Amino acid sequence: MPTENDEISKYLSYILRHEPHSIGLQLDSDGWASINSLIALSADHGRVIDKATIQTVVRTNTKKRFEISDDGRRIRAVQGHTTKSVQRVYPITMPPQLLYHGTATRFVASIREHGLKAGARHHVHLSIDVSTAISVGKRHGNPVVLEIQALKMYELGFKFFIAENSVWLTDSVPPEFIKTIEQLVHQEKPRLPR
Ligand code: HQG
Repeated sequence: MPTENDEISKYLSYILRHEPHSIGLQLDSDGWASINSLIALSADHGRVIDKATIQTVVRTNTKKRFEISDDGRRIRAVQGHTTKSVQRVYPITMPPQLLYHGTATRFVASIREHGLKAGARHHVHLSIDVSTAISVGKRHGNPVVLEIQALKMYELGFKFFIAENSVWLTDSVPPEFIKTIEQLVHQEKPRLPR
């Protein structure tokens, strides 16, 4: 059952990733917002949250979605933005040979044709392990895991980034670097569970 802190985490995701303007909050291009402004503007819009609760949510969030600045005054979501006011610049990082993307079976035909697109978010999100990809895919329906030839892409000039919470990001993935679970289970040594 979702806890009160889960609910606050959802609210913070909504404001800090997607709709800061819904409460009139300013984010800078790195995604930072003043915590005092967040608290005041939230209260103006009927949601009372105190600083200690925000700190607890940031500290205990299992996906480490948020970060508080060293001086304790600002907060941001580390990845997952759709708002145009944020344009985070992540350092380019060499990825491991393979990364994984979890999606729903109904998207696979389109992904095979067009590759992975960032859609509303600023990046395609990838994980280092299959189990994370499965849980990401489940959010959309019947999950399927895609295996991405990340290092090969990087060697060909595609850029990869890693957010502070270890989520891997890239701009897009063309179809030729993607294998689906069906292709994998037909190989001699499948890497993924059936
Ligand atoms: C799909 C969560 C059709 C893509 C997770 C995905 C993640 C296509 C959906 C983070 C496509 C977008 C991001 C194409 C991509 N045709 N469908 N060409 N290209 N798609 O939610 O990766 O809990 O924007 O496969 O853990 O599911 O929010 O992206 O299914 O890290 O912190 O379009 O969100 O983190 O969905 O999830 P999303 P995502 P949080």
